Amino acid sequence: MDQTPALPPRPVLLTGASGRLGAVLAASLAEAGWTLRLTDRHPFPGPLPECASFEAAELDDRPAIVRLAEGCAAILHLGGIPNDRFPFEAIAAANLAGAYAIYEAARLAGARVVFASSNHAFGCHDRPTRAEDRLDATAAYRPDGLYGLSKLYGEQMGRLYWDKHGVETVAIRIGSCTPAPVDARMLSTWISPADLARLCIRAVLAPCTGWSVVWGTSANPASFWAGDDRARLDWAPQDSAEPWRGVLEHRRSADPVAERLQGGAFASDGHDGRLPRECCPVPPGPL
Ligand code: 15L
Repeated sequence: MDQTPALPPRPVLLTGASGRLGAVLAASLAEAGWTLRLTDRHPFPGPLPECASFEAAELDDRPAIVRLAEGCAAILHLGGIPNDRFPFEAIAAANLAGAYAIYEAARLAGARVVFASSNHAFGCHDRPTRAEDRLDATAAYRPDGLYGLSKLYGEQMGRLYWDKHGVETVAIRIGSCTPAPVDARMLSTWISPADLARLCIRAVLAPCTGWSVVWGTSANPASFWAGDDRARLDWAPQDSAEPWRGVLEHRRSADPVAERLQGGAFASDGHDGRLPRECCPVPPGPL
């Protein structure tokens, strides 16, 4: 029999609560009866869900994040800069210093972190053409930009805090979370908002996670990824992008780099266009 409690024992802090995913997740968790502390640098869009409070804070304001996390069972960390359209300094403040603030807050509160990582920590991998080439949980990081790089930093901050301080992490390598898939790439990367909400719920409620990683996709037969720690969470996706195949399989860009690499447009942005990447020939003569 499943002994897992249906509610977290203490409030849950949700960062990035005013963002596209944060607001949807706040609504789903409130509907499940959770007590939430919401935070974001921007005001919450619309009325606050029941049993939720909101306080504006910058992610790199460590005292504020520590105070917000006090007494929480978990931190659902969705906050941060979500792409490379911002300067390095902004990404460093929100995503690097921000991750440090989150993990210090988690350590002090004895809270688990559910970290919204991203497929863009792996976006420079080629898209697999055979099932056996799909990436598993042990795949090497190959970020496709500074944003993707900041996500692997966050994952490894979690690794550090588990190894040194026993702070648990579930890193969710989110693919593309939109109401419905919109192009051929998303036949592989899409996760429905409902699957993501169920995954976050399991990530908070699972009795024991240690440092776990889960590919955040629905049950897409064309997924780029297979093999992760989802069994520890007792989670399996219920939705799939496959029903959209007929309308989406030809919806591709004319950009060969975006079509070759997993990260799509993120990976081709600023790319020099030379693929496959090859080493220089060894120059003749003595070194
Ligand atoms: C992400 O990590 C982005 O935040 C989101 O805007 C999407 O572009 C998504 O990845 C994706 O790869 O589709």
